[in-house]
Amino acid sequence: MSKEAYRSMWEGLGLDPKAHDALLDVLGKAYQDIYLAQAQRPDGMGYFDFVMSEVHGLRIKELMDEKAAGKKVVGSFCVFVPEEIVRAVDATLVGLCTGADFAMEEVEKLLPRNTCALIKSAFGFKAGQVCPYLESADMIVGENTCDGKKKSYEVLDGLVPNLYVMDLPQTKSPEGRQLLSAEYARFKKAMEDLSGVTLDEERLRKGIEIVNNKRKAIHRLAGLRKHDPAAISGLDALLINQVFFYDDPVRYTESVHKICDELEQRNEKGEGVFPKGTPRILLSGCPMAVPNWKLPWIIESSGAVIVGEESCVGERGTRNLTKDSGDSVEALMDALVERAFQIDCAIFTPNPDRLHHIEDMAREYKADGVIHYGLQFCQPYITESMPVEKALEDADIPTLRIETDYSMEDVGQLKTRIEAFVEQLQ
Ligand code: BJ8
Repeated sequence: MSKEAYRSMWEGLGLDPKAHDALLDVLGKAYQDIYLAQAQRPDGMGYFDFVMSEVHGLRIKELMDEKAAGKKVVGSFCVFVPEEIVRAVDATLVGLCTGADFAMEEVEKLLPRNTCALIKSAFGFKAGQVCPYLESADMIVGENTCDGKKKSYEVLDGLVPNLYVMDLPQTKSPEGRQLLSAEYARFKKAMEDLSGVTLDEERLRKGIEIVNNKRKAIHRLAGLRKHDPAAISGLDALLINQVFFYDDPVRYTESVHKICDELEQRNEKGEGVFPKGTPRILLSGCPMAVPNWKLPWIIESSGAVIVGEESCVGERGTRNLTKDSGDSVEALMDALVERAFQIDCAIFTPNPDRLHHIEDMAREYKADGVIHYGLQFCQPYITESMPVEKALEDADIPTLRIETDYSMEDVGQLKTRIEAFVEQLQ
């Protein structure tokens, strides 16, 4: 990506040129060292490399063109924000950058130091004026999930022009479902007001179809990762899951199917990126947004391969499809609620489904072990990591609990622990 070609667009969005250049340089270098240095990558990754090389360039230009044509851009931090509704009013939903530390000094003037890195990252990208997605969004949707997020939105409200906060249930009770249903109805109205488009059955059905197709493509990719030897690295599969939140959905779906065709052939021929018998890891826990690649990179450079992600940037976020059999807007809205209500985020109490899903995934993907990833100061996932470890060990599935953040300070220590864990699996 030539920076000069997009300079005026970035300035128009109010980005800080120096800080933004510095971010792109760090990102480019990390991508080179972590992604492009991998051996035997499928050719289909070329598309995703291109997307990443243009993640602040061409994709932003596309969004700006959509805006010039009167369409809206909506930013979100959580898989509970229903993309189907956003699509149905011809708007675009983008996931906001939460995967790297930036402008931490500024952030710690706004939020307590012991806030998780994911939340701090969102604030850092805003405080540093380096995220073109955040700056191009006509509306930013926050959600009352964990305490850290919900309190931080009170602060974010003073920093961005159009913050919308969605309330979310904390229990899987009939009352919780009712709350989600009412909040999705309120969100539908907010999207109609923002876009000037009235949502009807046909539009909503189309929105559901587009997003379901993305999920089906991801399901196909996940299925192909069950094979030994692994035809794709966990790092590359994670990247595909991360791009899910940024790219044009139809083009994305086609590109995932294209790489799946190639992986199918690799599986038929028994070709892998790692030798057959390489220890297989299921990663479980907090979501990993771009460019949070630290832990997968350590795992895969320690002699193991990641074969699945029990995460919102992974199977937790895409597990179920929305039923499109309803014959009215109300019935389709109900189907959206039904699907989302099954997401087993650790903010729910109690949350037994997640435990079962982790065990099921470990078996399905033939994982030799599970690495549970908790971000420091993330109460919901770190608290759940303990019963998860116990349940998995009771089921004879070796488990390693990791607590970390986005800094590189603990890389050496993590590598030592992970290498020892992988050795135990061999
Ligand atoms: S549905 S996982 S995307 S809330 S890491 S900010 S939980 S303290 S991200 Fe999430 Fe929606 Fe749930 Fe998924 Fe809080 Fe933990 Fe930080 Fe977290």
